[in-house]
Amino acid sequence: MRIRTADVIVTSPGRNFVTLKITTDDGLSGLGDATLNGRELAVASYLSDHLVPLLLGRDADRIEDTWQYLYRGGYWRRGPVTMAAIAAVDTALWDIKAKAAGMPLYQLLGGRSREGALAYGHASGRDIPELLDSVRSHLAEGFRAVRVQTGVPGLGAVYGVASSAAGTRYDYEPARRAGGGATPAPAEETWDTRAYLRHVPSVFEAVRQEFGPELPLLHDGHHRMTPIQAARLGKDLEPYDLFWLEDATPGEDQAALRLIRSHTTTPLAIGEVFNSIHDYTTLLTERLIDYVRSAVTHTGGITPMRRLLDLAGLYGAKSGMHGPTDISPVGMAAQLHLDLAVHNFGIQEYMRQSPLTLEVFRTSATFQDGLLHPGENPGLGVEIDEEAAARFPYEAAYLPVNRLVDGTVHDW
Ligand code: KDG
Ligand code: MG
Repeated sequence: MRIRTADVIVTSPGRNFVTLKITTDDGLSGLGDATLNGRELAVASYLSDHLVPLLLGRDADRIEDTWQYLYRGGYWRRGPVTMAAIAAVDTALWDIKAKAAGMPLYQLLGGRSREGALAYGHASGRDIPELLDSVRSHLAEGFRAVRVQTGVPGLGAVYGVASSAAGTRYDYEPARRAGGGATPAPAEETWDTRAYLRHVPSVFEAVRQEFGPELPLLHDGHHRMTPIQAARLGKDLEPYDLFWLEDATPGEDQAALRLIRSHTTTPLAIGEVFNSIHDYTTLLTERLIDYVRSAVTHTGGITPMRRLLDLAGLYGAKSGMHGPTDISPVGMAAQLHLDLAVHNFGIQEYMRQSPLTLEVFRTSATFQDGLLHPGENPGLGVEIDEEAAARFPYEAAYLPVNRLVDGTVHDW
């Protein structure tokens, strides 16, 4: 079975997505997600200019060999652009292999270990009452775990917090679009970590008071703290029994996790901006984290993500794959098949895609009673409507930039 065509599809049904569609001479086709929020066209070019010419005529059955050929053969290893491009090839080839076998992909990954993947949703509010409403509406939708984010008194818009009322679709996370073909400058937001650290424990106190001790609660620090600040927050949140504290500090400073870990028993999650198993070796072998946040889309595909989760399992760490709306329904489907199959599943992040996005990507995935399931269609269970995709041309869009009160550019 040879690869006949490989098409890079860039579409923007409400937000930008990059998808690779590989078709074989047997007429089977597979999809892979290559979306890198705010840097989409760099990956599209990497695919069309550098990988597609190498794929044409190759044996579509040879997934591992193709992965190694693209990763090692390119000389320049790792990095989000490279790994998103390779991820799309890997995922599309798994989709084809599972379609050829007539099975949902999770069967090829060893079959299911569970009935569905426990999902967490994003509750947020500009203040505590709005947050409590948002948690309530998530529970009403069936969520059995929620991430909790709020505005901070004295600060304006805060990344991770919806600026519209609870119950409506979250509007914070898609990168901001300029419209009219113009290139937008990123929005700039002001951040004050001391004000945040004073406020967050009172937020969790209010949520536990209202919803009791059982509900799994998560929180995303969005890389904004120094190690010592993160250690303090972890300690302050211990009474509220978090499922995890995510991205407390910038991920590239791995030694920071040693300091945080030595001060707090709050479970730690990190890795949504990582793109290689090598980013995790210190964190896992020294048991500095509890959850692995990488996405299939940004880590080189299903093949290396499986390897990473197996490594994590040796050190007692579990999966918590990245699942905001910049992971397309194709990338999400790949994760759901892994979620079902791997032994050390922890939780799956889940944000609903917009109706426009779901017009372009037709997915068999379901969300019911707090659990996600990829469906039973052969392959990934997602198809792309290329005519619909063509109606939504790319629009430049960027994530916001954070500045501290003194004007310095900060992490977010
Ligand atoms: O592209 C950036 C977003 O995916 C990211 O900010 C979302 O932090 C995020 C999360 O945990 O989903
Ligand atoms: Mg995050």
